[in-house]
Amino acid sequence: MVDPAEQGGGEPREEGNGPEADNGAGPAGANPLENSSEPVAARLEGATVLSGAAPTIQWYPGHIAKAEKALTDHLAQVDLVIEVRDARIPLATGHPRLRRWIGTKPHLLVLNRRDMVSASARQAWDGWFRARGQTPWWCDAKAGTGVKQLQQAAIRAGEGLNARRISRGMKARPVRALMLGFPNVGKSALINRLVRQKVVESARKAGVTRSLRWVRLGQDLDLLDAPGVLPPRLDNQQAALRLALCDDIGQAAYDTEAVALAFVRLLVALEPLEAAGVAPGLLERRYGVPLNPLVAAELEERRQPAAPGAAAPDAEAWLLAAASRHTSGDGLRMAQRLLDDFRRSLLGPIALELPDR
Ligand SMILES: Nc1nc2c(ncn2[C@@H]2O[C@H](COP(=O)(O)OP(=O)(O)OP(=O)(O)O)[C@@H](O)[C@H]2O)c(=O)[nH]1
Ligand SMILES: [Mg+2]
Repeated sequence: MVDPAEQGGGEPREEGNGPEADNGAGPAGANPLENSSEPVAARLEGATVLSGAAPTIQWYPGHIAKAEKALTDHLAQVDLVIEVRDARIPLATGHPRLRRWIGTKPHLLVLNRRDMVSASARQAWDGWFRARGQTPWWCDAKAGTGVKQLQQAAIRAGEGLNARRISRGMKARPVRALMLGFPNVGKSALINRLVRQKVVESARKAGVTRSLRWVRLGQDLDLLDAPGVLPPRLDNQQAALRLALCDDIGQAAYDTEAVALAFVRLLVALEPLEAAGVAPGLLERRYGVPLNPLVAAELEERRQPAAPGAAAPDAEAWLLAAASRHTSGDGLRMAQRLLDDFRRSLLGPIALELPDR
């Protein structure tokens, strides 16, 4: 792993890449989580459990298993690993095998989709990662924000390599960087932005890139686009739910209605956390259908844990009512619409994970 000082972590941050660079950032030094009186993890834990009846979310299709094998075969040729995570779920998109793959190679951490979370969420996560010795590179691969800084950081991280080659009488060569991360986090979009043209396929679903592909960026950098990788087993179902919400796992792996219901509950649990970016009464305002609390007897019957400190919402009743208003009573279509609206940022920037203070 690269020492943060080597990445420029100890120097003033480059313009446009810091979490505070955006308009609308809170006052410097303000705690973005100050509206919350409970630990974030505890608040979200109860709220995000899929109901007892929902099937477990698992996804490890053949192409990912193959990709992982190809990836490990290519690792020896790579000088640098650029790990890409989704800024909405920086923990759920952390791969348990990453350390093993990286070994002693330099490593840059990209938090992509920076436009999809609030400035306060970026500030909270930025502090969290820096406190752990990692400098996050905040990017929006769609608009290109932060991409230039990432390119410079990658070239800097490879300078040592060329210095060693030259001292041994060899010629300098481009730094070889591997884009590594979960499906749909924006690896290919980042490559297209870096080279300023559409050289690799990038689309709004998991599993678009199917094979490894080298792309040259000027004289200095060779980028290896790779298919998204996932752990073979999703042991943490809270994280699996967030992956499903962010379209990082294939739709066949989960029950769309169950995931949409869990999303409704998660929004209610996130709403009091200012940094999460969930506007008060968001669902009622957008869909014209009020979200009422579950009465205690129903809670018991549905074996659904309540969000601590908040009345559990009657997500089922809301989905039914929203379906009758918007999708001719079709609950599945309404569930799909809600998830699509979130994925297209139509509900505003929403951070599904926040660090504990
Ligand atoms: N709003 C926003 N959209 C992004 C960003 N980065 C990528 N996208 C979009 O997200 C979708 C997925 O991007 P890809 O580049 O295909 O993701 P990937 O990581 O290569 O996915 P796989 O090849 O499936 O592993 C595309 O529609 C991109 O335009 C971003 O920073 N912000
Ligand atoms: Mg891709």
